[in-house]
Amino acid sequence: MSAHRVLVLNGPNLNLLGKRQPEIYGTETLDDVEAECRRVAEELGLTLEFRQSNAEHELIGWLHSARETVAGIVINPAAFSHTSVAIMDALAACPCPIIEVHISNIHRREAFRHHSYVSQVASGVICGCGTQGYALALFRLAALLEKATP
Ligand code: CA2
Repeated sequence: MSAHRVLVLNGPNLNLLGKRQPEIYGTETLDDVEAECRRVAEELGLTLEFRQSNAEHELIGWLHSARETVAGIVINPAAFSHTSVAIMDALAACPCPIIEVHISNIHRREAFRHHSYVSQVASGVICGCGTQGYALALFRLAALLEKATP
């Protein structure tokens, strides 16, 4: 396991970012988000793995691999936040810090978005900060990892 390796994981439909509903999610695409994450990660001395899937089993498979390989996880589980005990359990099996990100403020939206299973196992949650939330999450992870390294 590398002390500086971080996984940024994105759930279903986030591949459509910037292409629909800009009033909620903004105009940046997921490629733009990845580029910004890579820029920030380099500044922070982190090595980045950036992934997106629409399939729950694929996200879970990546989390299982991450258990042994990464020092921290940033996850936007998208709609699975509100439905998936399986993703919560996979995250609970990861020994590293986890920061949950939502681009929109889920608490200002429909009631079904107010609860996230993932928040139960996250070290921190960032929501409503737009796509900037990903960079904020990387800053937080870097601080947590620095504290943990003697
Ligand atoms: O605000 C967030 O980041 C969410 O995780 C986004 C999810 C939503 O289900 C969560 O409640 C909050 C939706 C991701 C889908 O993103 C789209 C982007 C553009 C067009 C259509 C969907």
